Amino acid sequence: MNAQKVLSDLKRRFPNEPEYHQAVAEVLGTIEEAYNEHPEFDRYNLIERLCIPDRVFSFRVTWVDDKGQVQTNMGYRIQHNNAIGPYKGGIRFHSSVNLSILKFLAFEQTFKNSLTTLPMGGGKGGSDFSPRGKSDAEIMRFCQAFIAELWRHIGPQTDVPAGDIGVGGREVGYMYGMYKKMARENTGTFTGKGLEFGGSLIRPEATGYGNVYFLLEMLKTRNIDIKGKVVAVSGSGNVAQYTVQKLISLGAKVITMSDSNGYIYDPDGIDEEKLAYIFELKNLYRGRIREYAEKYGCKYVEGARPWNEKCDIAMPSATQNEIDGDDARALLANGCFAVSEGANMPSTPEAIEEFINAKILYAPGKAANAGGVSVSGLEMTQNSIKLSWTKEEVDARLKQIMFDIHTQCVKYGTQSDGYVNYVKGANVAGFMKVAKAMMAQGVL
Ligand code: NDP
Ligand code: 2IT
Repeated sequence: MNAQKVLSDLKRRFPNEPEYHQAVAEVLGTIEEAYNEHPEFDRYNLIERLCIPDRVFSFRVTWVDDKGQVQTNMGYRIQHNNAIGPYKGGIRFHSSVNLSILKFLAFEQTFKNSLTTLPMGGGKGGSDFSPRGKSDAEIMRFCQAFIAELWRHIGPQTDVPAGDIGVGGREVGYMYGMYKKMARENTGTFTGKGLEFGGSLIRPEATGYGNVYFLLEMLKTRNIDIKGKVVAVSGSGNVAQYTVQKLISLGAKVITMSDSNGYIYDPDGIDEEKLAYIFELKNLYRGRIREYAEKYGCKYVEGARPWNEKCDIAMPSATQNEIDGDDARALLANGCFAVSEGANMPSTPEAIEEFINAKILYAPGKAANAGGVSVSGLEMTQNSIKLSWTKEEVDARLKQIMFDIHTQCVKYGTQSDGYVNYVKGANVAGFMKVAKAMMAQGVL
């Protein structure tokens, strides 16, 4: 394989998809060597079959708003690769959603799911519908209209969606309800469901907790204690909230959180009581993070990201490309020694280069945020055996999975000087499993 040529061919065939090109470029740049050790891969053109999704569904979603106006949005589902299990991955509702973003997410998901040690392929879906400012009834009607189109293409053994940006327990509940009505089956074709109807304990917590468990494994390699460390977190949604909760319980000091309007800086640290306010603000009233600063009298910076604040550890948990080269240089200049990604692809290629050149602990999202989809996999297992595990059992399994992912990254990413390149480790480990499964199943 010649990574540059594969990439330029993809860019020619699929123009105007920069996020998709970015995600593919990052993986190709790190797996080229491992790939070329297996000449049989090239004979079967494995790389194109792995980079181009198996199929893409796109459809119009039509719904009626509270004023009686008929609205249209676009809906998508990318079934990227099912070599190791059913397509699996979240659904994103956000005004920025387009094919490029969902293709990058489905591509990433394939490697992430491979790393989890569970049998799941990769997929992603979503819509350019923005839940912001919509009533509960509008959200429900939109979810039902979305599933009226999508339900034929998903199922417990074929494709199992879950949440992502703009899709949490409420939206999964509405989508799953409509799915059941259309498909007339009750076997759990969604994860992140409510606890009363097949959801798993610890699924809401899983991405944030898992990211902190991964961070602890990284810190252990340098004998660093998390206690007392200053952490900058971005986002204030599902992933950010549970990241902060776990960090507080371990004695770390979280000084920032953000939303798409700006960030708050709390020099005293966000404690349990303040975090309870954020849960209420974001999950119940669906307000803005600025209100935290008003309530607790701390700094709020409109239209900016938190990476200029001095911290030991950064945990980006909002969205893609939220740390650019300048942000990375600011973090490093302020002494940041670990970055563990809760979001998918939050660091630009330039930022990643800065982190790796500086040899800090840097965990890419596909390793560090894999806890969410891992507990989704455990939810599928519980649905299959028609049992529910305790939170202790699920949490213990989550910890073990994050430990195993870390071990795989160390195995495939340790350089001759001892530095662990987690990007390379995660990509090569994730890739090899999918590649071997594809080879064994023939040219499809
Ligand atoms: P939520 O919708 O719960 O929260 C998203 C947060 O990020 C909100 O604070 C939101 O602010 C902010 N945000 C969203 N888009 C932007 C943007 N364009 N610029 C700045 N801020 C933005 O989503 P999640 O917490 O579930 O997801 C966060 C990240 O984690 C995403 O990258 C997602 O793909 C990833 N992830 C999620 C998993 C999960 O299980 N949920 C699993 C693994 C990864 P606002 O309220 O203003 O929109
Ligand atoms: O990016 C992700 O891993 C998710 N949004 C979770 C996917 C899932 O199927 O739980």
